[in-house]
Amino acid sequence: MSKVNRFDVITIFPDYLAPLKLSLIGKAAEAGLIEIGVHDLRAQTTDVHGSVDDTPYGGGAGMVMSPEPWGKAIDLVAELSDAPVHELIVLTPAGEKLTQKIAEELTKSRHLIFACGRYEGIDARVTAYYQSQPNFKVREVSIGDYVLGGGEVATLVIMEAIIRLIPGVIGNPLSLEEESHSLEDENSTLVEYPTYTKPAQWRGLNVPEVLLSGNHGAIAAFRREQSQIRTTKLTRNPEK
Ligand code: JFE
Repeated sequence: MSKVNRFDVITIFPDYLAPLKLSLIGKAAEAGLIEIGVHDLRAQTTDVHGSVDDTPYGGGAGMVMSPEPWGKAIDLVAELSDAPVHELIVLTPAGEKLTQKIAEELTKSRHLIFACGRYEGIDARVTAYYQSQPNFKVREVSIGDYVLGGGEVATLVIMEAIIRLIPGVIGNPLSLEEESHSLEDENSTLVEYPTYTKPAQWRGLNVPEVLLSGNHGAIAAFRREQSQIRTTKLTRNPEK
């Protein structure tokens, strides 16, 4: 029951989102499974220089993105979807950390709007304002504990994680089925087992013989054991 059908991205670097035309995401858009818009924030500026930033109140280093162009851009792209609720994703290193569970939740939303900040981020009133609007949901999302230069790469990561979950986007629903069970809850589950393909011998390394045996019980047991070994190495909690 995946509902997502429209994604809009707002950025001062639309070209940074060019990879959306490629591969899995590009094909999903071409096939009409989803619609994607990328919008230049500067189109919503009023001064001759197209200013999108200003100095921070209270002082400090760097610049902060002004609220006015953001408000105009978000209101404008909201009108591109007739969804009753628009989900505004604001990328920030201070947000909730992206997980498979969050990606799955985001597939339930018909319209996702990604706000890609730059500099030291966006004036805090933008999230406050949309949080107060009944036709918006706001989520501040991080893709991990490191600081990027802006939200564009984080948006690519999140969109890829969502779009591959949409039925029809990968031709193989079974591979997603297995995955969703193994990733349901990050800390109590096993990581993926190692995978192999032909040839059976490569540079002196053999594919484990059990995988050639046709013994499905033994193969399942082998894979579970390999997953447990990998999980322990990552110091995640192996499944009890
Ligand atoms: C922006 C920046 C200094 C932000 C307090 C907009 N996971 C993740 N890492 N980095 C981001 C996301 C991210 C997202 C959006 C961003 C970084 N920056 C840079 C610099 C302090 C910041 O926030 C601007």
